[in-house]
Amino acid sequence: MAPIMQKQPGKVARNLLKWAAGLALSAIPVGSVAQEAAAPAPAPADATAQKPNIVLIVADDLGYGELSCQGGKTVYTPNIDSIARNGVRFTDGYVSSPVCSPSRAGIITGQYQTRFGYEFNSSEAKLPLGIPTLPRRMFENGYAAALFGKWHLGEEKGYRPLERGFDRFWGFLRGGHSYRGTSPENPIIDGFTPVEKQDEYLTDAISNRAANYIRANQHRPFFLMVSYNAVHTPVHVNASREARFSYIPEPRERALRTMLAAMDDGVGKILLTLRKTNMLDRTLVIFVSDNGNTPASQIEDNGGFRAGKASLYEGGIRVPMMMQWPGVLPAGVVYEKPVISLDLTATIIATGGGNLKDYPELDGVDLRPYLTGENNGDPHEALFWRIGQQRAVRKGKYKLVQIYSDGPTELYDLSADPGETANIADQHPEVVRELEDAYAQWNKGNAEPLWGRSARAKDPLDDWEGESPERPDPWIQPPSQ
Ligand SMILES: [Ca+2]
Repeated sequence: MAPIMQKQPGKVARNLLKWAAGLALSAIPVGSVAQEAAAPAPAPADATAQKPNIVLIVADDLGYGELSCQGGKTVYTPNIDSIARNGVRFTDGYVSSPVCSPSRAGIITGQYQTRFGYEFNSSEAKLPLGIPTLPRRMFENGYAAALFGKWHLGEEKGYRPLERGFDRFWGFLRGGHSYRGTSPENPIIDGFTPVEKQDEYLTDAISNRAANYIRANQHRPFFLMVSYNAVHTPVHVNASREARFSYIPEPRERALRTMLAAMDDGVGKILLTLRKTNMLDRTLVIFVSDNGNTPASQIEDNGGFRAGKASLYEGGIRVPMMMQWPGVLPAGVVYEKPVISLDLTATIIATGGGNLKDYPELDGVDLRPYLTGENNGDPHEALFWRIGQQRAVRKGKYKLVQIYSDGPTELYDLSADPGETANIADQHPEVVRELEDAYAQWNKGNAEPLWGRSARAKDPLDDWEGESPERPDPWIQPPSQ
């Protein structure tokens, strides 16, 4: 399937050239500069100021079809939508796992997390020491690196954000958190220290800290990761914002809509802060969800995809993904070739001046050449997933998926059947064989799980980190205030 690539407007092309010329200028050898005796060498502060900033916004359990730019009809999300309008929206953007913690391990390392045994959500889960992290790479390339919100990659000493590459952290270490307050069991942490009080609605607190950070760090390049727990359970709302939706009679729908609106408001605040500080055109802004939605966090269906969180059907791993960088990336483009969250990591490192040849462990690619039209090829020959018994391969329009080790191997043509309704494995044994071979080759590079069930669980929903759809509705009635 051909990507719908709009030709980049002339202004974008010119700005891209200007940007490239700026990079080339900064690479002029000292000898060349010395010949122009009247022009003093730029001070180091000026050189670093030219590096673009990166803001990576990660939503939690936000399904493919919830945002209005993704086809959602119930909620209007103008601020998140604006990233797509001013940049690139990926129709076939995947995460490397259908559950939180392994998906985040993929994003923070740029590697298929199964390569180092990070296969399951677990209270034991922690990013193995020695695995390079994205914030560490950014630090090495001259960046400040801040995380606000959810970490979920280890809470023991030695595994916390400030010990894994970030130099600023405010948020929580576990997989979930109440939207109000803090507690000794699962505290909000500032750096290493639990805060005593946390009165602000958590989504707003994360957004406000991100905006403050942007304002305070205009003088240096930064990598800012804004890691919302919205729209993960518990379903807690901010009462004043909920009043905006008082016309919705059904309380659950009203509450979920309010939670998503809170995140959209926060993204708006971040974008407005970048605009007010004149940094929009030197900032790459990325938005992605860590996995598909759950019945508990779902307003719309999952974009019409099958299943949701915890499943390797499309509903679990195909997520909203978009990025903007005015003047560098084209605007209003929809990119349809399959990409994966690991590409975001590689793109961020390359944007920060890292040479990807120096980081052979990365499984992703720098997406920028694909988005500017410089490279019309496929970012990946194939994409792969493994979690417990489940495995999947996406190659071109075909997807092979197996949910149970003793169950059928299924093949779908996603171009004709994005909902994975008609298993065509019997009609295309040669495709099944090709994808099986590709998977077997890839799987050789995976490690045994470091925790969780090394024996494959019978029920894929055993990998569920919270409530399963078979259990009672985890909906929590919003309090009256
Ligand atoms: Ca999640």
